[in-house]
Amino acid sequence: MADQRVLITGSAGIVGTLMRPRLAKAGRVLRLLDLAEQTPAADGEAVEIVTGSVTDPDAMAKACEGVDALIHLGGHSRENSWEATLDVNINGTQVVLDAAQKAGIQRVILASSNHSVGFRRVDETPEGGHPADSSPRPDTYYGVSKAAIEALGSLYHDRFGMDVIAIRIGSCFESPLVLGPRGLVTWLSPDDGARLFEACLSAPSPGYKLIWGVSDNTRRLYSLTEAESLGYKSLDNAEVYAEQLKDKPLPSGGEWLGGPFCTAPLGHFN
Ligand code: 15L
Repeated sequence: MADQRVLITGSAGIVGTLMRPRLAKAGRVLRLLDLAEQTPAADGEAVEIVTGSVTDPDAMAKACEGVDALIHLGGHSRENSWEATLDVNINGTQVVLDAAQKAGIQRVILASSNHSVGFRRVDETPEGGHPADSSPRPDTYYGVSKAAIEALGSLYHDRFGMDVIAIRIGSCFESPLVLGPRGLVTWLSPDDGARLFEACLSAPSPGYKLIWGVSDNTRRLYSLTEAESLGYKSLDNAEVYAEQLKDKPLPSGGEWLGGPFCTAPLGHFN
């Protein structure tokens, strides 16, 4: 049987770098696309390095050739100017989805973010956590772009029958220590991140799904029900870092899911 080829855009970013070794497996080739320089393939590592932009239709068409599934992480991962956010995150995602559809890629996984619903209130958290499939309440231009990415995914599913899963990622970092106390709520451990992407890659006919990407943290405010329905099982909990974070200051914006993004100036890189 031919190898499964998975294209990852934005593979040189934080999440992409964490996923590269974790999503490697026998029978799979990872095609890694980024504008930034990437570590060349190690001996025996089944990766194809591609340099290109998600906003370049020709580069994306070529990158999508022979691909079975696509994980779209590319784009600005924080607040930026409206123009840059519009171009790279919103226009870029349309270019990616269009190239995927034309290449016949049936399964696409989109990196959305907690910031698409950053202005939902912490004190209005329902039992079990905020549901994944809730309408946008973005906290930044970045959050608006993530809501648009979700909408584009929904459109490409309904128009073309592609399976599209948009993940509202909490905070995917090596450990929550870099995030401060908010990380005890929002952390998606890298190993859980890989478990989640594997579930998204293998769930039979998911259609369009909006899910949360978070570990089973004691303090989590997001529902895991939707991700678990695809086969995800979190094995990590940020609480093991609580002692190390107990004296760290709480960030601003603690009354909202988006935390400090809710109080940062709009349109300024932070
Ligand atoms: C995000 O969406 C960002 O991409 C990431 O860098 C973190 O800031 C994360 O949200 C967060 O809320 O911690």
